[in-house]
Amino acid sequence: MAADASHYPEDYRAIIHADFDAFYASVEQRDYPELIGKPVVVGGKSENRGVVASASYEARAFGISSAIPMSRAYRLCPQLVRKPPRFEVYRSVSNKVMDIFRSITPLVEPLSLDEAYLDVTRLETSEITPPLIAQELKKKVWAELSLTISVGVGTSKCVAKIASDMNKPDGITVVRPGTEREFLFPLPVQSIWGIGPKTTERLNSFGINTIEQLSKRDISWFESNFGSNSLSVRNMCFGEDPRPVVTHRERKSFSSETTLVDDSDDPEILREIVIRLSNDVGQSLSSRGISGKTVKLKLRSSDFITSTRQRSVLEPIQLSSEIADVAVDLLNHELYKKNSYRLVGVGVSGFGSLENSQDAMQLRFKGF
Ligand code: TTP
Ligand code: MG
Ligand code: MG
Repeated sequence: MAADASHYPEDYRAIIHADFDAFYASVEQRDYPELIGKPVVVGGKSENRGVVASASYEARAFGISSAIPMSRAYRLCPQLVRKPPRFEVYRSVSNKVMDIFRSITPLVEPLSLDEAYLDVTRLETSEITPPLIAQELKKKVWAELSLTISVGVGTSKCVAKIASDMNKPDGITVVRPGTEREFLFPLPVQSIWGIGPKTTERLNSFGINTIEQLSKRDISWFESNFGSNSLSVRNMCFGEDPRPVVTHRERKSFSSETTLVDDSDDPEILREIVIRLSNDVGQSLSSRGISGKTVKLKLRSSDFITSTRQRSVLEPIQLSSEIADVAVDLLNHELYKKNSYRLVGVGVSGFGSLENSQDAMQLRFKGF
C-alpha cells in the first residue's frame, strides 16, 4: 500500500507498530557480512535438540521459520548457516532502537526486544503526517543501526500491528483512517491479535476463514464463542481497538555494560570504555529527560569476580560528561589492584520526581 502522506482527519489516533525484520538473524548478518545473502538461522545445535529462534529471509525461502527444530531446518536446507544466539548484543540493539523511537515520541510501548508501538497522534503538523513519521523512523533506524524494520501505521494498535507484518521485510504499510475494513476483511482470522492456532481451527471448521466472515456473526454468537473477550474480538474485526499505548512503568536505573573482546588491565583502555558506557547511559537519560543522583561502576575480573562501586552526588546529573567524571573516578580507585577485567558496566539511578520528565515530554512535542 502506498504511503499516502496527506493529513489525517481529526479524532483519529495515529499508531505505529515497528518490528525488526528477522531480528536475531539480521544482527548476525550485519556483524558478519560474509553471511549477507545466505540462509542464516540463530538457534541451538541440532544435536542438543535446538530450535530455530530466527531465520533470515533467505532461509525462509526453504520453508524454515522460528520454532522449528534445527535438525529439520538442516534437512530443508543443507547449506544452512547456524549462529548461536548473542543475547547481550540483541539486548543492546533493542535498547538503541527504543531510544531512536523515543527520540521521535516519548509515547513508546516496547512489546518485546524487537518491536514497539508508538502513538504519534500528537506529532502531526502541517508538514508532518503519520506516514512521513513512519518513513523517517525507518531511515533513522537504518542510518544508526544498519538494520531494517517493517512499519505499520493505523488508527489503532491492532491495525498497526497487522499492517507492519504485511510488507516484510523492509516494508511500510499505511492503513488510512476509514479504510480499516477494506484492509482487514480479506485477511485470515488468525491475523487478529489473540486468535491462535486452536481458535483458528475451530473457526475454520465453522467455515469462517476471513475476518469479513467473522465480522458478519452477530454479538450473541461472539458471546457464546469468545466469552468475556467477545466485544473486543468483534471490534477488532472492524479495526476498532481502544487500547492506549502505555509507556512502561518508570525504570529505577539505566545502565550499559560490555564484555571486553580481550580481558584488559590497561588503565587507558578501561577509562575509554567507562567513558563510552557513560555516554550510552547519558544518551538514554537525556532522551527521556531524566537525571539521577547515583552513579554505579560494575567490574568483573578475569576470574569472574564481580564488584560494584557507587557514589551519589548532590545535584542530579544527566550529561554523559558528568556521569563519566564520577564513573572514571570510581574506576581510578580500583586501578591500584592491577586486576584484569572482562566486563565493565556503568549505571545511573536515584531519579527525582516525575515532574521533570513530563516537562521534557512537552518540550519535545513542541520541538518535533
Ligand atoms: P519476531 O519479530 O517474531 O521474528 P523475527 O524478527 O525473527 O522475524 P520477522 O519479524 O521478520 O518475521 O521475533 C523477534 C525475535 O524473537 C527473533 O528474531 C528471535 C526471537 N524469537 C524466538 O526466540 N523464538 C520464536 O519462536 C520467535 C517467534 C522469536
Ligand atoms: Mg521481528
Ligand atoms: Mg517481533
